Amino acid sequence: LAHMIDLSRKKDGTNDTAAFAKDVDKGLSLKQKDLPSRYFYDGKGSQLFQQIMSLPEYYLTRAEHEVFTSNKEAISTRFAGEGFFHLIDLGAGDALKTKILLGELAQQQADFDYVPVDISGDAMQQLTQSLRSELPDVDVQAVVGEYFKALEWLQQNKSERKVVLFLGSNIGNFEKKDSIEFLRSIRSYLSPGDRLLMGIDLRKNPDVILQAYDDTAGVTAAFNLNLLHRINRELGGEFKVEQFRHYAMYNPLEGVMRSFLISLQEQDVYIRALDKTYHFEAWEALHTENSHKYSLEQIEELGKLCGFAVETVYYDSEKRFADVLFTV
Ligand code: AVJ
Repeated sequence: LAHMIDLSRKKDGTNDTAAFAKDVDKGLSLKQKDLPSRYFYDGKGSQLFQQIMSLPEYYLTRAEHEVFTSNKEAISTRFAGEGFFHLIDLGAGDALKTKILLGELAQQQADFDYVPVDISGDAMQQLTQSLRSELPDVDVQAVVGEYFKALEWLQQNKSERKVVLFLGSNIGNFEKKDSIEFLRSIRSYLSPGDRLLMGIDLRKNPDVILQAYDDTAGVTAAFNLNLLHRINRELGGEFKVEQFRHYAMYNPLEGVMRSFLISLQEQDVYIRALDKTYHFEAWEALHTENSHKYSLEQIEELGKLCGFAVETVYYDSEKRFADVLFTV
Protein backbone atom coordinates (compact mmCIF):
# COMPACT_ATOMS: atom_id res chain seq x y z
CA LEU A 1 0.00 0.00 0.00
CA ALA A 2 1.56 3.27 -1.12
CA HIS A 3 0.85 6.60 0.52
CA MET A 4 2.40 9.99 1.12
CA ILE A 5 3.01 12.08 4.24
CA ASP A 6 3.33 15.83 3.63
CA LEU A 7 5.47 17.50 6.30
CA SER A 8 6.35 20.51 4.17
CA ARG A 9 3.96 22.90 5.90
CA LYS A 10 5.50 24.91 8.72
CA LYS A 11 4.17 24.59 12.28
CA ASP A 12 4.54 28.30 13.02
CA GLY A 13 1.89 29.25 10.45
CA THR A 14 4.33 30.77 7.97
CA ASN A 15 4.48 29.14 4.57
CA ASP A 16 7.33 28.20 2.27
CA THR A 17 7.11 31.46 0.32
CA ALA A 18 7.52 33.49 3.50
CA ALA A 19 10.58 31.47 4.48
CA PHE A 20 12.00 31.88 0.97
CA ALA A 21 11.41 35.66 1.08
CA LYS A 22 13.12 35.92 4.45
CA ASP A 23 16.16 33.94 3.31
CA VAL A 24 16.42 35.95 0.08
CA ASP A 25 16.33 39.23 2.00
CA LYS A 26 18.93 37.96 4.44
CA GLY A 27 21.22 36.63 1.70
CA LEU A 28 21.02 39.67 -0.56
CA SER A 29 21.63 42.04 2.37
CA LEU A 30 24.97 40.45 3.26
CA LYS A 31 28.18 42.24 2.42
CA GLN A 32 29.10 39.11 0.46
CA LYS A 33 25.79 38.10 -1.10
CA ASP A 34 24.87 34.46 -0.57
CA LEU A 35 21.74 32.35 -1.13
CA PRO A 36 21.08 28.81 0.19
CA SER A 37 21.49 26.16 -2.54
CA ARG A 38 18.38 24.28 -1.37
CA TYR A 39 16.28 26.92 -3.19
CA PHE A 40 17.54 25.62 -6.56
CA TYR A 41 14.96 22.86 -6.46
CA ASP A 42 11.61 24.28 -7.51
CA GLY A 43 9.79 22.47 -10.34
CA LYS A 44 11.99 24.01 -13.03
CA GLY A 45 15.18 23.57 -10.98
CA SER A 46 14.46 19.89 -10.29
CA GLN A 47 13.91 19.42 -14.02
CA LEU A 48 17.25 21.11 -14.78
CA PHE A 49 18.99 18.96 -12.18
CA GLN A 50 17.58 15.87 -13.95
CA GLN A 51 19.23 17.20 -17.13
CA ILE A 52 22.51 17.82 -15.28
CA MET A 53 22.53 14.18 -14.18
CA SER A 54 22.61 13.02 -17.79
CA LEU A 55 25.30 15.49 -18.96
CA PRO A 56 28.53 13.91 -20.25
CA GLU A 57 30.56 16.13 -17.87
CA TYR A 58 28.52 15.32 -14.74
CA TYR A 59 30.24 12.02 -13.93
CA LEU A 60 28.83 11.76 -10.39
CA THR A 61 25.50 10.18 -11.29
CA ARG A 62 26.95 7.66 -13.75
CA ALA A 63 29.71 6.72 -11.31
CA GLU A 64 27.25 6.11 -8.48
CA HIS A 65 24.96 4.23 -10.84
CA GLU A 66 27.88 1.94 -11.67
CA VAL A 67 28.60 1.43 -7.95
CA PHE A 68 25.02 0.29 -7.42
CA THR A 69 24.84 -1.95 -10.48
CA SER A 70 28.14 -3.67 -9.69
CA ASN A 71 27.42 -4.15 -5.97
CA LYS A 72 23.67 -4.58 -5.71
CA GLU A 73 23.79 -8.18 -4.46
CA ALA A 74 26.46 -7.48 -1.85
CA ILE A 75 24.72 -4.33 -0.57
CA SER A 76 21.24 -5.90 -0.48
CA THR A 77 22.56 -8.93 1.38
CA ARG A 78 24.04 -6.66 4.07
CA PHE A 79 20.73 -4.83 4.43
CA ALA A 80 18.37 -7.78 4.39
CA GLY A 81 20.11 -10.21 6.74
CA GLU A 82 18.36 -9.43 10.03
CA GLY A 83 14.59 -9.22 9.53
CA PHE A 84 12.30 -6.26 8.88
CA PHE A 85 13.80 -2.82 8.25
CA HIS A 86 12.85 0.65 7.03
CA LEU A 87 14.89 1.80 4.02
CA ILE A 88 14.95 5.60 4.38
CA ASP A 89 16.16 7.52 1.33
CA LEU A 90 17.02 11.15 2.20
CA GLY A 91 16.68 13.41 -0.85
CA ALA A 92 15.38 10.53 -2.96
CA GLY A 93 14.47 12.55 -6.07
CA ASP A 94 13.80 10.16 -8.94
CA ALA A 95 15.53 7.37 -6.95
CA LEU A 96 17.13 6.00 -10.11
CA LYS A 97 20.01 4.46 -8.15
CA THR A 98 17.88 3.27 -5.25
CA LYS A 99 15.60 1.45 -7.70
CA ILE A 100 18.54 -0.83 -8.56
CA LEU A 101 18.68 -1.85 -4.88
CA LEU A 102 14.90 -2.05 -4.55
CA GLY A 103 14.71 -4.47 -7.47
CA GLU A 104 17.42 -6.63 -5.93
CA LEU A 105 15.83 -6.52 -2.45
CA ALA A 106 12.46 -7.46 -3.93
CA GLN A 107 14.09 -10.37 -5.73
CA GLN A 108 15.75 -11.51 -2.49
CA GLN A 109 12.25 -11.24 -0.92
CA ALA A 110 13.63 -8.94 1.75
CA ASP A 111 11.24 -7.81 4.50
CA PHE A 112 11.31 -3.99 4.38
CA ASP A 113 9.43 -0.85 3.51
CA TYR A 114 10.79 2.04 1.44
CA VAL A 115 10.59 5.59 2.83
CA PRO A 116 11.76 8.13 0.23
CA VAL A 117 12.08 11.69 1.56
CA ASP A 118 12.31 14.80 -0.60
CA ILE A 119 11.45 18.51 -0.49
CA SER A 120 9.79 18.16 -3.89
CA GLY A 121 6.20 16.96 -3.59
CA ASP A 122 6.04 16.48 -7.36
CA ALA A 123 9.09 14.23 -7.28
CA MET A 124 7.60 12.11 -4.47
CA GLN A 125 4.28 11.76 -6.29
CA GLN A 126 6.01 10.67 -9.49
CA LEU A 127 8.26 8.27 -7.62
CA THR A 128 5.33 6.68 -5.76
CA GLN A 129 3.51 6.19 -9.04
CA SER A 130 6.47 4.77 -10.93
CA LEU A 131 7.24 2.33 -8.10
CA ARG A 132 3.63 1.17 -8.08
CA SER A 133 4.02 -0.03 -11.66
CA GLU A 134 7.71 -1.01 -11.70
CA LEU A 135 7.97 -2.66 -8.28
CA PRO A 136 4.40 -3.34 -7.12
CA ASP A 137 5.55 -5.59 -4.26
CA VAL A 138 7.58 -2.85 -2.55
CA ASP A 139 5.76 -1.10 0.30
CA VAL A 140 6.29 2.66 -0.20
CA GLN A 141 5.69 5.52 2.27
CA ALA A 142 6.87 8.77 0.71
CA VAL A 143 7.60 11.74 2.97
CA VAL A 144 7.54 15.29 1.60
CA GLY A 145 9.70 17.63 3.63
CA GLU A 146 13.18 18.77 4.51
CA TYR A 147 15.74 16.32 5.89
CA PHE A 148 15.14 17.26 9.51
CA LYS A 149 11.44 16.46 9.14
CA ALA A 150 12.43 12.99 8.09
CA LEU A 151 14.59 12.74 11.19
CA GLU A 152 11.48 13.42 13.27
CA TRP A 153 9.79 10.60 11.38
CA LEU A 154 12.74 8.37 12.28
CA GLN A 155 12.25 9.12 15.95
CA GLN A 156 8.66 7.85 15.91
CA ASN A 157 9.95 4.48 14.79
CA LYS A 158 12.95 4.25 17.06
CA SER A 159 12.64 0.57 17.92
CA GLU A 160 12.52 -0.67 14.33
CA ARG A 161 15.65 -1.49 12.35
CA LYS A 162 16.71 1.20 9.90
CA VAL A 163 18.97 1.63 6.91
CA VAL A 164 19.44 5.28 5.92
CA LEU A 165 20.50 6.20 2.37
CA PHE A 166 22.06 9.59 1.75
CA LEU A 167 23.17 9.32 -1.86
CA GLY A 168 24.34 11.47 -4.74
CA SER A 169 26.99 13.39 -2.77
CA ASN A 170 24.25 15.52 -1.25
CA ILE A 171 26.45 15.71 1.87
CA GLY A 172 28.77 17.81 -0.33
CA ASN A 173 26.45 20.82 -0.07
CA PHE A 174 26.99 21.00 3.71
CA GLU A 175 29.73 23.02 5.36
CA LYS A 176 31.95 20.80 7.51
CA LYS A 177 30.30 21.76 10.81
CA ASP A 178 26.81 21.32 9.35
CA SER A 179 27.70 17.90 7.97
CA ILE A 180 28.86 16.85 11.46
CA GLU A 181 25.70 18.20 13.04
CA PHE A 182 23.52 16.48 10.44
CA LEU A 183 25.23 13.08 10.67
CA ARG A 184 25.19 13.24 14.47
CA SER A 185 21.47 13.88 14.45
CA ILE A 186 20.93 10.94 12.10
CA ARG A 187 23.09 8.84 14.42
CA SER A 188 20.97 9.86 17.43
CA TYR A 189 17.91 8.22 15.83
CA LEU A 190 19.73 4.97 15.06
CA SER A 191 20.57 1.94 17.20
CA PRO A 192 23.23 -0.78 17.04
CA GLY A 193 22.64 -2.88 13.92
CA ASP A 194 21.33 0.08 11.92
CA ARG A 195 23.27 1.37 8.93
CA LEU A 196 23.97 4.43 6.82
CA LEU A 197 24.94 4.24 3.14
CA MET A 198 26.33 7.58 2.01
CA GLY A 199 27.36 8.54 -1.55
CA ILE A 200 30.36 10.87 -1.67
CA ASP A 201 32.20 12.48 -4.55
CA LEU A 202 35.96 11.97 -4.20
CA ARG A 203 38.88 14.32 -4.80
CA LYS A 204 40.31 13.95 -8.28
CA ASN A 205 41.72 15.86 -11.26
CA PRO A 206 40.51 19.46 -10.72
CA ASP A 207 39.72 19.83 -14.44
CA VAL A 208 37.29 16.93 -14.29
CA ILE A 209 35.55 18.45 -11.26
CA LEU A 210 35.39 21.95 -12.74
CA GLN A 211 33.88 20.74 -16.03
CA ALA A 212 31.17 18.86 -14.14
CA TYR A 213 29.96 22.22 -12.79
CA ASP A 214 30.54 24.26 -15.94
CA ASP A 215 29.24 22.12 -18.80
CA THR A 216 29.50 23.24 -22.41
CA ALA A 217 25.75 22.92 -23.05
CA GLY A 218 25.14 25.49 -20.30
CA VAL A 219 22.68 23.39 -18.31
CA THR A 220 24.44 24.05 -15.01
CA ALA A 221 24.45 27.77 -15.82
CA ALA A 222 20.69 27.60 -16.43
CA PHE A 223 20.27 25.66 -13.15
CA ASN A 224 22.16 28.35 -11.24
CA LEU A 225 20.37 31.25 -13.00
CA ASN A 226 17.00 29.61 -12.33
CA LEU A 227 17.37 30.82 -8.75
CA LEU A 228 16.91 34.40 -10.03
CA HIS A 229 13.95 33.31 -12.20
CA ARG A 230 12.46 31.66 -9.11
CA ILE A 231 12.77 34.91 -7.14
CA ASN A 232 11.07 36.68 -10.05
CA ARG A 233 8.28 34.09 -10.21
CA GLU A 234 7.58 33.57 -6.53
CA LEU A 235 8.56 36.88 -4.94
CA GLY A 236 7.81 39.33 -7.74
CA GLY A 237 11.50 39.97 -8.29
CA GLU A 238 12.66 42.12 -11.17
CA PHE A 239 15.98 40.43 -11.90
CA LYS A 240 17.11 40.91 -15.50
CA VAL A 241 18.55 37.43 -15.59
CA GLU A 242 20.58 38.08 -18.76
CA GLN A 243 22.55 40.64 -16.73
CA PHE A 244 24.07 37.81 -14.67
CA ARG A 245 26.37 34.92 -15.53
CA HIS A 246 27.22 31.59 -13.99
CA TYR A 247 30.75 31.32 -12.61
CA ALA A 248 32.19 28.11 -11.12
CA MET A 249 35.58 27.55 -9.51
CA TYR A 250 37.29 24.66 -7.75
CA ASN A 251 39.77 25.05 -4.92
CA PRO A 252 41.90 21.88 -4.83
CA LEU A 253 43.42 22.71 -1.43
CA GLU A 254 40.03 22.83 0.25
CA GLY A 255 38.39 20.32 -2.09
CA VAL A 256 35.49 22.73 -2.58
CA MET A 257 33.65 23.51 -5.78
CA ARG A 258 31.99 26.93 -5.51
CA SER A 259 29.30 28.42 -7.74
CA PHE A 260 28.40 32.07 -8.14
CA LEU A 261 26.18 34.39 -10.13
CA ILE A 262 28.14 37.42 -11.31
CA SER A 263 26.45 40.75 -12.01
CA LEU A 264 27.60 41.91 -15.45
CA GLN A 265 26.91 45.55 -14.66
CA GLU A 266 26.03 47.87 -11.82
CA GLN A 267 22.29 47.46 -11.24
CA ASP A 268 19.40 47.74 -8.80
CA VAL A 269 16.91 44.91 -8.46
CA TYR A 270 13.49 45.46 -6.90
CA ILE A 271 11.69 42.55 -5.20
CA ARG A 272 7.99 43.22 -4.70
CA ALA A 273 7.34 40.68 -1.92
CA LEU A 274 10.03 42.38 0.15
CA ASP A 275 9.25 45.89 -1.15
CA LYS A 276 12.97 46.45 -1.29
CA THR A 277 15.70 47.20 -3.81
CA TYR A 278 19.04 45.43 -3.79
CA HIS A 279 22.15 46.97 -5.29
CA PHE A 280 24.74 45.05 -7.30
CA GLU A 281 28.10 46.51 -8.27
CA ALA A 282 29.51 45.61 -11.68
CA TRP A 283 31.17 42.14 -11.35
CA GLU A 284 29.79 41.64 -7.86
CA ALA A 285 29.43 37.95 -6.99
CA LEU A 286 26.40 36.26 -5.43
CA HIS A 287 27.50 32.91 -3.94
CA THR A 288 24.96 30.14 -4.51
CA GLU A 289 26.53 26.73 -3.82
CA ASN A 290 29.42 24.74 -2.38
CA SER A 291 30.06 21.11 -3.35
CA HIS A 292 32.67 19.50 -1.10
CA LYS A 293 34.88 16.70 -2.38
CA TYR A 294 36.31 14.20 0.09
CA SER A 295 39.29 11.91 0.50
CA LEU A 296 38.74 8.47 2.05
CA GLU A 297 40.60 9.56 5.21
CA GLN A 298 38.27 12.53 5.58
CA ILE A 299 35.23 10.27 5.15
CA GLU A 300 36.45 7.90 7.86
CA GLU A 301 37.22 10.80 10.17
CA LEU A 302 33.82 12.40 9.56
CA GLY A 303 32.12 9.09 10.32
CA LYS A 304 34.11 8.56 13.49
CA LEU A 305 33.31 12.09 14.73
CA CYS A 306 29.61 11.28 14.36
CA GLY A 307 29.53 7.78 15.85
CA PHE A 308 29.74 5.77 12.62
CA ALA A 309 32.31 3.10 11.66
CA VAL A 310 33.09 2.28 8.05
CA GLU A 311 31.93 -1.25 7.22
CA THR A 312 32.60 -1.30 3.45
CA VAL A 313 33.57 1.24 0.80
CA TYR A 314 32.13 0.62 -2.67
CA TYR A 315 33.83 2.45 -5.56
CA ASP A 316 33.16 2.86 -9.27
CA SER A 317 35.82 1.37 -11.55
CA GLU A 318 37.63 4.72 -11.90
CA LYS A 319 37.46 5.51 -8.16
CA ARG A 320 35.77 8.83 -8.83
CA PHE A 321 32.94 8.23 -6.39
CA ALA A 322 32.39 6.19 -3.24
CA ASP A 323 29.31 4.78 -1.56
CA VAL A 324 30.35 4.22 2.02
CA LEU A 325 28.49 1.75 4.22
CA PHE A 326 28.62 2.80 7.89
CA THR A 327 27.47 0.92 10.97
CA VAL A 328 26.63 2.42 14.35
C1 AVJ B 1 22.77 17.44 -5.78
C2 AVJ B 1 24.25 18.60 -4.35
C3 AVJ B 1 24.92 16.54 -5.32
O1 AVJ B 1 26.67 19.42 -5.76
O2 AVJ B 1 26.97 17.99 -7.35
C4 AVJ B 1 24.96 19.80 -9.59
C5 AVJ B 1 24.05 19.73 -7.16
N1 AVJ B 1 24.97 21.63 -8.49
N2 AVJ B 1 25.48 20.75 -10.37
C6 AVJ B 1 26.24 18.66 -6.63
C7 AVJ B 1 24.66 20.37 -8.39
C8 AVJ B 1 25.47 21.87 -9.73
C9 AVJ B 1 24.73 18.46 -6.77
N3 AVJ B 1 24.16 17.79 -5.55
